[in-house]
Amino acid sequence: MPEPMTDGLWYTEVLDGKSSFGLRVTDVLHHERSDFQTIEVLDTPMLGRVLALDGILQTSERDEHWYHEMIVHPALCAAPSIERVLVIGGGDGGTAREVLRHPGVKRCVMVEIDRAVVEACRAHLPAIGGGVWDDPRLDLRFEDGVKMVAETDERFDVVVLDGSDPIGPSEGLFGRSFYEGVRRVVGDHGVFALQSESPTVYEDVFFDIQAALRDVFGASHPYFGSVYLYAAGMWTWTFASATADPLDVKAERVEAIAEGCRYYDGDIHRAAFVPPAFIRRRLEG
Ligand code: SPD
Repeated sequence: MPEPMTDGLWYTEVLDGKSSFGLRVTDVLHHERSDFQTIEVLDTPMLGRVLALDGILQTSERDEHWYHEMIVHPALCAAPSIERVLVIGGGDGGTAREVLRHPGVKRCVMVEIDRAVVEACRAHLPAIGGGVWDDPRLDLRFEDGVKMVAETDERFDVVVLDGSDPIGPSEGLFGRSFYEGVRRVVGDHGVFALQSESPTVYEDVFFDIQAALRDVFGASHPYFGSVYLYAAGMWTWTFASATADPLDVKAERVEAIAEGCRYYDGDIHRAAFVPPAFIRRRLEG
């Protein structure tokens, strides 16, 4: 067991004003103030290169699969149809990459508000997007996802919201009016998948998301896992749909993506939807 080392440069994310998470940093590869936020790419011995936006850690080379596979595959393996997918946010490209691993996806529209995030990730975190930027099925647009969802006439089988925490440019992506727009574009049979925060560090945010989704869709199905970078022990995503069943797993879709997955498989899919008792009780109550 090596001695704990506290000298050198450390990056500290303050989680909630009561706790923080730190990573030793060996290089600052990118630091920029874009029109929307501060964008940083750092090299770390623990997790490889990491992206931070406005001081909040977003993704890392080493554990991004845990998050990106889980935000995408439960929805894409259980939705009734997956031909047309909309990704909102996800400027590092990891979410669109996982979406486009499904052969049944004919078109993936990705709406990212901040072009500078995509440029920084393409330059410094190219493995996360991989070949996604050149995939002819990707339609990448730089615009406000809240406005796009409110105004579009397009319809989608699945909408995936890969936003940051509910501060700064992501704030409008949390809440009833945005969810009503998503409900309109996915219709009765489509599926909405989103990251829904830590149920311990951001407990109120997690339960507010569930309440708003239940109002708008009539049901919400949170699912659970962990992401090292988010440092709170437990992370959540949520599957919302007016009619689709998250446990109606299509085996052929799981099979089609299985080999490239490091975290997700059919067993993880089913297990992830089992809520810890303290969450089940509060959701039922
Ligand atoms: N607390 C940070 C949550 C970040 C969720 N989105 C990450 C984007 C990865 N594509």
